[in-house]
Amino acid sequence: MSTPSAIRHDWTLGEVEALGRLPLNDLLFRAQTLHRQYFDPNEVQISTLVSVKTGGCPEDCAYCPQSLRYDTGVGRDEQMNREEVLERARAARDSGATRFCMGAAWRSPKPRQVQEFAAIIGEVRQLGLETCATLGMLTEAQAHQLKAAGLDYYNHNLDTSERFYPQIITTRCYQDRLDTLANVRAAGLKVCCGGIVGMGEEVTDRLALLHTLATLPAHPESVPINQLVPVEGTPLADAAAVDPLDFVRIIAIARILMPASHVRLSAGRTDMSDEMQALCFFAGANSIFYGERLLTTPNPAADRDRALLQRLGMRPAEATAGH
Ligand code: SAM
Ligand code: DTB
Ligand code: SF4
Repeated sequence: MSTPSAIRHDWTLGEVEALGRLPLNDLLFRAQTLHRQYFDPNEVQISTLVSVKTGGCPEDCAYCPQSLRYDTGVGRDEQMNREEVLERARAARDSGATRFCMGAAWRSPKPRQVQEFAAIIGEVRQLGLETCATLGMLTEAQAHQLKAAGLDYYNHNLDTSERFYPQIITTRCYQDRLDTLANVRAAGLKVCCGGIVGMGEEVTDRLALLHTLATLPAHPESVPINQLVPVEGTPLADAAAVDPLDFVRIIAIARILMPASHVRLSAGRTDMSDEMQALCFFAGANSIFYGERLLTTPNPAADRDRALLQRLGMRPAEATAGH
């Protein structure tokens, strides 16, 4: 095997835009070639999501069914108790997940909420699962507290480009997101950070998002690429569907820019054909959310995903927690 290509943090926006202009076959070939230098192309990392606190969020993210500003039918402030979280974690592990990602609909957690959450992390970790949390904005002290409790990853998405961001969220700014990412890094947590495609942004916004991610001081270890799940009641309920091949291109470019990161084919798989998902894996996606729910919206049923992986000759990656 040849020496893996160097990991770069100095991509220019011009270089990223040039990738965006490549013929699809050239782009896919380049992404797949690089993918094979860093990963087994037939392995997929499996994460399971659970919403530990659902709804009632004060933020105005235009895509989100959990904002209290939109009438989406999602309840307000539903909290999952410790036993239920652990039961979900056990079930996730038993069905092949290696990472358990716990989400809470907060702008940022209060000190007591971080404390309560920290108490659960160690127990999830003891089950042999990697732990991930997405709780909103964090201070560096809070990030350290979660790290000390055994948290492996923190998910905090930039969602889109800095230019388009104010059209999607007005209750915080891009710099707030970048600050949280820096706090999470400073605490020694692994970073999960990506975005959403299909919110009415231009292709250049998608490329600018990937450029921002790829020029962070360290690449996020996980890069979730979500396709918007349009939810009735949110301002983006009627957003135009994304061209599937444009979505595949974003996966391929993420793979090329951040070759050693896991690129997750995240929300939106329910609306994707097996063939489109196969193309996303070929483009370099190597992680999925598994289980019938994301946070509040549906995800493909476990048996559909098992059949898909079997059809593609792909297998779940082994657990690495504790190693
Ligand atoms: N409240 C925390 C925050 O926003 O940082 C954590 C939970 S929030 C639901 C996590 C991420 O889910 C968002 O940043 C967004 O990228 C994604 N998300 C939310 N609603 C979505 C939707 N309808 N379609 C696709 N992705 C969505
Ligand atoms: C991510 O990038 N996508 C996940 C996870 N990180 C937290 C969330 C998707 C949420 C989709 C809408 C919902 O189910 O509420
Ligand atoms: Fe709240 Fe997170 Fe939803 Fe935004 S994405 S409304 S911060 S739960």
